[in-house]
Amino acid sequence: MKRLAFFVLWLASGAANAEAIVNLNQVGFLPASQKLAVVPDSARASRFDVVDAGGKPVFSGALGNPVRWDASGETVRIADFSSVTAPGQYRVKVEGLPLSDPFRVHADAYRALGAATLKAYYFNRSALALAPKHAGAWARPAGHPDDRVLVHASAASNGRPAGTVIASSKGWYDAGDYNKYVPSSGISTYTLLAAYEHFPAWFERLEVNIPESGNGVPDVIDEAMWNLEWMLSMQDPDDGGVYHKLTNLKFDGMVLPHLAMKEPRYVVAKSTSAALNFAATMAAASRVLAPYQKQYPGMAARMLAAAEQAWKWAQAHPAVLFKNPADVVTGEYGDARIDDEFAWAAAELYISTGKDSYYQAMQPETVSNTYPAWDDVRGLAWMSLAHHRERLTPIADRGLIAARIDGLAARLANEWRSSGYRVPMQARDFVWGSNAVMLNQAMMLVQGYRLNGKRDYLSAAQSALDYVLGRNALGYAFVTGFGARPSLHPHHRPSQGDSVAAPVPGWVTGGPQPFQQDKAECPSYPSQLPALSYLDHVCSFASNEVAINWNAPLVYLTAALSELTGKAPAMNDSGNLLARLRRQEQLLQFDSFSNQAALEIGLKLVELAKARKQVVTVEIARNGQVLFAHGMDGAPPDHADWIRRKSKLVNRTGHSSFYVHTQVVQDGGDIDAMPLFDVQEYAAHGGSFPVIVKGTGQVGTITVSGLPGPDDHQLVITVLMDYLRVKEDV
Ligand SMILES: [Ca+2]
Ligand SMILES: [Ca+2]
Repeated sequence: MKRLAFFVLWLASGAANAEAIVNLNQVGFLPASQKLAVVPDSARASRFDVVDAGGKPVFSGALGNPVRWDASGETVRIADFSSVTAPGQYRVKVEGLPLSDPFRVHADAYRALGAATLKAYYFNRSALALAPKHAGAWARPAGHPDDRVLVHASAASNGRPAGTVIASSKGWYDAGDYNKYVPSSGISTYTLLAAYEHFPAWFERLEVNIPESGNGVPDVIDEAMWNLEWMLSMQDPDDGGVYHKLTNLKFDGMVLPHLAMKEPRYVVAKSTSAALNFAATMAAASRVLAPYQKQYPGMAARMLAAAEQAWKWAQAHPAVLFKNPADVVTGEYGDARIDDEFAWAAAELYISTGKDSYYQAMQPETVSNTYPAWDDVRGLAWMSLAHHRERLTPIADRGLIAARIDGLAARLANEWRSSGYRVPMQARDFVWGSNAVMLNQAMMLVQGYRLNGKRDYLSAAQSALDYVLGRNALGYAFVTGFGARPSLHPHHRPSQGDSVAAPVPGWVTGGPQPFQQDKAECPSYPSQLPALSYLDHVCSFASNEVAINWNAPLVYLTAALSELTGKAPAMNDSGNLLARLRRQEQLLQFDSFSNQAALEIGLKLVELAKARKQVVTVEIARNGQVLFAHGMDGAPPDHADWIRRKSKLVNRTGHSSFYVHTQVVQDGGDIDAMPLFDVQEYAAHGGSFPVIVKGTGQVGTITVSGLPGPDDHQLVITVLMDYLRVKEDV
């Protein structure tokens, strides 16, 4: 439930004492994933085989060179079997070692994982009885209704003196405990919402059997709403300030929540970091909730107003740092630096309101980029700005946004390339919640990949998922309920307090880190090395707790890899149409895009159509400004509406409209009834292509209408290949 942001020297001496096995992702891979295993060099092998379920070899390869990994004190070699793409169950076989755990290659390899990691939030809902039809063996009575919560002396105001009773219901329990904290709630909820904003198609198909399933709203949004409604109640309506947390005075015992309700609960002190976390999260949520007026009437507007109120409070109280009052010993989530929270809140408010003043308040040139953590959220600002290119006003520095995203991704990918375990993390990154460090790094690698399509970034993100699913020095699949060697005893009160042997599924545990803050209460750790210092024991809050903010990047990553991997050019397959369309977007990019370029391209399109005796309408726009528009003789007026809807789809998805069309068709969807795209506003038909400027990203659209979609698309491709002098056949 907390991350210690300090580094000390760790003991680099001493050999690894984990069992010598082939370490790999125990869940599986998508056919087009990079697929790696880690083999200890102590086995003295130089080759490996991949065998199918019947033991028959399907692939044989040479192991990579031995590389030492400081974090585990091992020397290891990489087995690369990316070319095993046929669906099936396999194992890796290395002379001198036991046969590896089994893994699957499957087109939908991460659906169950994605569903379980999202469902984990439902299992941590406060104020709700978990019914057997939703919760199965983990059904339980409701805990902590929080309909009568006291205002702690530290939070007292004129309107709400100490002891005032308020309602602050719903929300998720933060971690292994039963308290609720705004700083960790903010990043968790935002990350789920960002996953939805970036990969709506994945979540449209991810029903996870919660009470709101089937209500016409993707379950990820319903789940986020459970916490957002609680967060709204943490704002003081009198002044817009936000209470830092809602907790007991001290932690509960290791029992089910309904047995831990004797102690009074308090809202504790307002803080600047809570106000800014709240502002950022509500601003982002207002965007996501906007289409769901029927199910959540008025909610989007209410959230945006609440976000601006909290922002105003933070402006007036810019340095109220939270400290636990003397009588409160629950998690502190204190944060000495809140410039990153200011930047994040400003960025989200800018995106949601379009007000330049928020962009200026962010002072973007002073904000660097790093992977997110609950106390360092600047990366979330960059991630949102990079995604919402079409919402940016001219004031935004698109080059800076791209440079921040790519700079971090490039740094992490470099680390990944040289690492023995092929992970982006270094030994010093092993802090409290190290698994979430890995996953948040992966989330930022995904942002780099989404920006510029560098395949290494996606492979490095895949490696991070592989790591938490077993390709680590301990051989654990750190997600409860998944893999051959899962974490079995998380520090999680509901899992410990019930009578079910298996822990609540879908939670990633904190992971190894060398500081062992719990060693007074725990059996001795097997090692002090950063990547081996872990106990699968309920006592170990320092290495084996679960937390809402650790699960969120895993929900994100399962969606991202599932949605992006198949669409990237496959490692060994250049034939499929989606890969080809993706390749077009990579090749047909501009160094810069001037008004003159738009004119030349527009004229070429018209001339080519004329030469072919075709009648089309052409429109080229950059940042919402039309630079070229022409309807040829005989072009009907409805071409304009097609252009509007096709280009809007490109601006929303960043892909050509024919790419989206192909994707929907391949997924078995109906292009004229896509659940997320109102057909009045979006058209998934070919003919609109993104204008992508290298290093900046998508800045506009080139759209043709008048022919069948694939032909509209091909007309644009033909002209762009000629204009950009691209030789490769795409
Ligand atoms: Ca739903
Ligand atoms: Ca901070």
